[in-house]
Amino acid sequence: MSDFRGDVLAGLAARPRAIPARYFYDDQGSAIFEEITRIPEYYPTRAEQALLDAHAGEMALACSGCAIVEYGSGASVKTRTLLRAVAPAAYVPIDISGDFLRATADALRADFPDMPVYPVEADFSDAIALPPEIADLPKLGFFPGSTIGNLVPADAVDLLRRMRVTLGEDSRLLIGMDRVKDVGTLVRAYDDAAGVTSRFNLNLLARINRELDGTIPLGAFAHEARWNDDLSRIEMHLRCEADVAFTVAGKDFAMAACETIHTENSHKYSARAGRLLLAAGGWTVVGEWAGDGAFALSLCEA
Ligand code: AVI
Repeated sequence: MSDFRGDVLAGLAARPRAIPARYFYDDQGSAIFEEITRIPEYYPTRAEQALLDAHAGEMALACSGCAIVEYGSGASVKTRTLLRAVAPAAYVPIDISGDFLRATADALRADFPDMPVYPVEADFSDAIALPPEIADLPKLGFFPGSTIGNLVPADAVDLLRRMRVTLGEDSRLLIGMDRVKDVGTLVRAYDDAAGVTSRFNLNLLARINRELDGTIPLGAFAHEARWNDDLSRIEMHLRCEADVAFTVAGKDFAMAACETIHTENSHKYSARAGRLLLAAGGWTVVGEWAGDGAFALSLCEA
């Protein structure tokens, strides 16, 4: 289970300082993320939706009569395209935010009245118990959005292996991965001109102040997105622009100008590196759709 207080205090005390990216997604952070998916520089959402629009029929061929299990379903926007193409025997959205999940489940039940929807409120980094109603159905895991990229490779492999165990031996997985591309495009996607991603990053400090009785001076911090070529990832940091002292949950912290808090990794995979990651996680790629090469959807067999 997540421990916001413990993870924030440990992360601020660590060197380098780092706070897990999953804490971006309180109600306000989730709403800002929805805005990010619509900004002109953030291409992954549009690229993945275009792949689904063009190829969902082919993706569906291998999945007839299955239950779709979506990891981190959020607003399930892309899912609708897949649901229309596959017409699954059941849909199981998994999400950490219960209210959001129930609202999405109700909306989908209204739009797909013949499709049973069994929401599961859970953090997909924990072990997941699937609903007994889908026990005898073949499963298609759906993990869109390149969320796998937010995990360091060792954790990504652990998650892929857990998915294989949860979904079962005859299952399939449809997974979205952002591809390596020119650094300018990558950095702009995480440092947009309108400053939406900056607000998303800084909301983490605002959340700490709100929920952990913090006194962090938000004005002293600036959003930074940088490409780490050795590790093939965009990193988001919050850079301190002046020497500051603050408290969080009664504990004192001091940061010097130019120090940063590392808040997110977003790994980008070449086609080969993506297949290798999936293989390490126990999945064999049997279909791949990549359009102009900016983003890929891979269909894998357990
Ligand atoms: C959710 N995740 C895949 C996004 C990404 O691209 O890594 C989160 C994000 N962070 C900043 N912009 C988008």
